Amino acid sequence: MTSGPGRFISLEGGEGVGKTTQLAALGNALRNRGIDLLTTREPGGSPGAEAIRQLLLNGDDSRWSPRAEALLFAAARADHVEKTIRPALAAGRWVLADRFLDSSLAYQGGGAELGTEAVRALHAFGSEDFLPERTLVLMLREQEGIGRADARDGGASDRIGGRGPSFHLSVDRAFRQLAVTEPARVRLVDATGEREAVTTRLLDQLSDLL
Ligand code: T5A
Repeated sequence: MTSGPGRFISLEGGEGVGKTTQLAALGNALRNRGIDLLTTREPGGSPGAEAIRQLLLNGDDSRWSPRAEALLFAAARADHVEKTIRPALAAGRWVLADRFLDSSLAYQGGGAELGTEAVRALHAFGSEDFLPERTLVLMLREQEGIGRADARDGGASDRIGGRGPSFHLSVDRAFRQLAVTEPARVRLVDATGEREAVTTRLLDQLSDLL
């Protein structure tokens, strides 16, 4: 295993773009390079945050107001950072997360129209502005991602994934804007084509860190 500073990488994107698939594939590719890697996910990634995940993803869309929902995501993230991510990095491990702050910026800030400043303020309090070193956003035409998720789930979706096309279009726009605002950290990656080709594109975007 390599020793040295741990690195924190997040994988992002809209519904069904292949984050979970690529978390496993990219994780294997990094481990094959001798990297001691922890994979994790949001909402979740620690026992407390996994409990909050159940509150966030189950029930009617109206269960939480947009502000309450954003607070729950920020609370789950604070616990995930404190209990899982920071200890792994401190031990010199790399951490690869399926979603992190940028999902809140895109879904709650963009889709639910709270704005990115409000979401960043919650993150400043909850997680002391802790950010990934690199964020890779998988991009597909919206219907393609939802089509992949529907084929997998038979049309069933969670509280947030089940929102309408205009919500998901705003999420997509917000992810694109993040890559413009923070080009050094946030990279858009084409998620079309074969799984192996997508993994290669993701690795290319990490080449300066390897
Ligand atoms: N959320 C989350 C917020 O609103 N704010 C936040 O701050 C956070 C952290 C989480 C929900 O919470 C929201 C976003 C979400 O709505 P989730 O259950 O964690 O929900 O699920 P998602 O992250 O949305 O992920 P999905 O399960 O929808 O999809 P993935 O993980 O992107 O895609 P994956 O890998 O499961 O692939 C989907 C299907 O496509 C196939 C796979 O085999 C699978 O069947 N596939 C491909 N098919 C063809 N070609 C390829 N290259 C393929 N790659 C994968």
